[in-house]
Amino acid sequence: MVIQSTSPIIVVANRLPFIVGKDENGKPVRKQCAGGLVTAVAPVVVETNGLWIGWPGVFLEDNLEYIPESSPNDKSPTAGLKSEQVIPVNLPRDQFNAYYNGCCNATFWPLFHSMPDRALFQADKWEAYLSVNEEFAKLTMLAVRRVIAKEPGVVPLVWIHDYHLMCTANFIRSACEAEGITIKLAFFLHIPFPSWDIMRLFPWDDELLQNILGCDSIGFHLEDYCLNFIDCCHRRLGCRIDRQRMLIEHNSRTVSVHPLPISIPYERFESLSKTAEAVVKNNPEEQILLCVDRLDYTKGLVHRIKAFERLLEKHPEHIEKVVLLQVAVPSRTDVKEYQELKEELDMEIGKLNGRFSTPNWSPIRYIYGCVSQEQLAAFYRDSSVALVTPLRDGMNLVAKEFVACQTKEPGVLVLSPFAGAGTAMLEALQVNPYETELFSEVIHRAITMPKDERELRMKLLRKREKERDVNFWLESFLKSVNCYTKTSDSENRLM
Ligand code: ADQ
Repeated sequence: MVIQSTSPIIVVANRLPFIVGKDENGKPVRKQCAGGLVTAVAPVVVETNGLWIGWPGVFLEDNLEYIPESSPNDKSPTAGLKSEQVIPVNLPRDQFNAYYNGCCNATFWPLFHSMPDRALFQADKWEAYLSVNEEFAKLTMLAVRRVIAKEPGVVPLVWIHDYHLMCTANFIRSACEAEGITIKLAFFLHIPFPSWDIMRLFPWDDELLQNILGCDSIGFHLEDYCLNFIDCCHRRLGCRIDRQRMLIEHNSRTVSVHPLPISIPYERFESLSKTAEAVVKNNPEEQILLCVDRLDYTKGLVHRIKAFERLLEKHPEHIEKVVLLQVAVPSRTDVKEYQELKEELDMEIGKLNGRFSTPNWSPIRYIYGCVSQEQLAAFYRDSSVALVTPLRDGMNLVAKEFVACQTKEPGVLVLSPFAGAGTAMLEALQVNPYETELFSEVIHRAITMPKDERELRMKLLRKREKERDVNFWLESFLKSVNCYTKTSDSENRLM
């Protein structure tokens, strides 16, 4: 199903929907990096003849000037995206590092996840952030002009994504005003928006807020994040606000704010789970407790290992009966903090395995690397319990993917209330990951839950996620900016 938009969409995101790499002959090729955003949005960009602006995964010094076309057997969501619909932001390595590692990941990531002690505030990195955001804005203007030249009179919808690009809107707005161009400007944040108490720690908070307000429409996953943002604009900038209608007045304009909880391509995961070959082939008596995360300190991996250790201490009946399968995807591996986290996790897992292993069983199986979506679907399907227990998370798609893949024996979702997903997925077993003792009891309850209770909980979880999938998210966004038109599928259904 392809959702239609009345305006051509120009997506501005830190990354392109694929990475440009080289094949064995040194020729540039597209390498896929499927995520929710790409799956949902790339087809609409293709349909509306829109464009995608982002970092191609290589540096200016790499001299990979052109974007390759997709290969003929490409079945990814970006297959129809022609190279002329892609504008790479080519940056020198040093500048990219100062912006990406220095500011995005060292400042905004921890701060917005309410972990200010981990956040670094460095004027030179903030400057780099602003200049890279300006570069993205310049290339966005190139895209806007290209779209208008093709279809005079059209009003392009520029959709900026995430905490990497919070300061592009005003550059784009000024350029459009100078050239007499009309566009719609929207922004979506994929991580939480913190409370005023946290936001005010950022030394350049007023500049940041004013830049986000350069958009006409601003989306967050949850109502709580929307209210935090509105509150910050009121208290820091003195903006007039309407909390109920989620409107902010700024520079004689009205900016609207929308809760838009992101989701997953539910049907894709469900059908993968029906066909994917089993990956874990072992004792059918053994129950798998599955954990799938990017290796990040916000995801609470070490807290979870501690709770599992407590479970084995208190409930030795689970020894040789359950296995915790940790699938951790490497992330930001060039950052010292992430290297230290990996060392800590390796150590904790080693300690626990050393303590509890028997000649034929180890309590934790640990995969450090990327696995394919097919494999992931098989893991989700064949696990009894999923432990999704971040310390803080904007939404968390793993919880939703697990639910979509429960097509055999119904399993149990254990979910942290500090993940955005926890707000709606109320039939999951909720647990505070900081409360080790209680956490271990909740795992015990999940392992021993009777089938009828599992079935009922999973049925309700699946129903909601099926209805509110990623297409629902995209439709809600397009409605919020008045660009929604019926899909070709729904037109067919009406006939
Ligand atoms: P992330 O922090 O990356 O996203 P999440 O929402 O859980 O977190 O998405 C992770 C994705 O990576 C999932 O689709 C999962 O399938 C995949 N993945 C995880 N481990 C993998 C592995 N080992 N191999 C292959 N794939 C793996 C940010 C925010 C979230 C928000 C999303 C979307 O931090 O809160 O939900 O954006 O807005």
